[in-house]
Amino acid sequence: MIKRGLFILFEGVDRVGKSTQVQALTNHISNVQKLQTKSLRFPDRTTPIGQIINQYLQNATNMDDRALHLLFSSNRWEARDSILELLNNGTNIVVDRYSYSGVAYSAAKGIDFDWCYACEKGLPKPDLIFYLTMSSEDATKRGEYGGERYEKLDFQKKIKQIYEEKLVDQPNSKQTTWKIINANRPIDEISNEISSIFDSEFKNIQSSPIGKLE
Ligand code: 2DT
Ligand code: MG
Repeated sequence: MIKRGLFILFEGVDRVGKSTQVQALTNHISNVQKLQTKSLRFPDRTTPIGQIINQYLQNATNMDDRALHLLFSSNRWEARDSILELLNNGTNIVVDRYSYSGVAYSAAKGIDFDWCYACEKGLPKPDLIFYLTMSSEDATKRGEYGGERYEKLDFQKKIKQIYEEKLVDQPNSKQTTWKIINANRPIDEISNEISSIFDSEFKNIQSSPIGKLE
């Protein structure tokens, strides 16, 4: 019988190195563990919904904050079947941002937290979440923000606060395992820590069913 794939998620504010670590863990799972692996990212800007989101992020259009929130959520719902198919066929997925980004960025704008979370309920649940964190000042120093809509120090601080006070390891993030990773270190040191966490946990996780966000 094929063992199911794992749903591994990376979360955190902008500029903490999520994309680099997604790539590193994806390489580790396929080259060292020799397991089927695919990386995904949200928003998925390639779909029609993703293109609307992309235009907003690039400041080409404006939109009501709640309408935008629902589009980000829809962009995950439209990926639900393919995520489940990959996992059930034994492919591990390593994902750059998901529902927690959705909640953190929208709640940081002042939208009610529970309202933000409600439309995520029922989506496939990540098995393991790596939350990358460092001070907002250090993240800003890592290079110029690219000029996308949310890349401003004050707003980044608010998002970090929502993650750390309301999402990471909180009861409303429902029994998913969060691993808090100090991201202000050399890339290899971080990726070695993450790979060894994966190696020590993946067999256990494989034998449990795929969950749903609740
Ligand atoms: P990247 O910088 O990772 O490309 O993300 N965002 C993301 C939301 O506001 N809601 C969501 O549901 C998701 C997945 C985070 C682009 C920006 O989009 C934000 C940064
Ligand atoms: Mg960004």
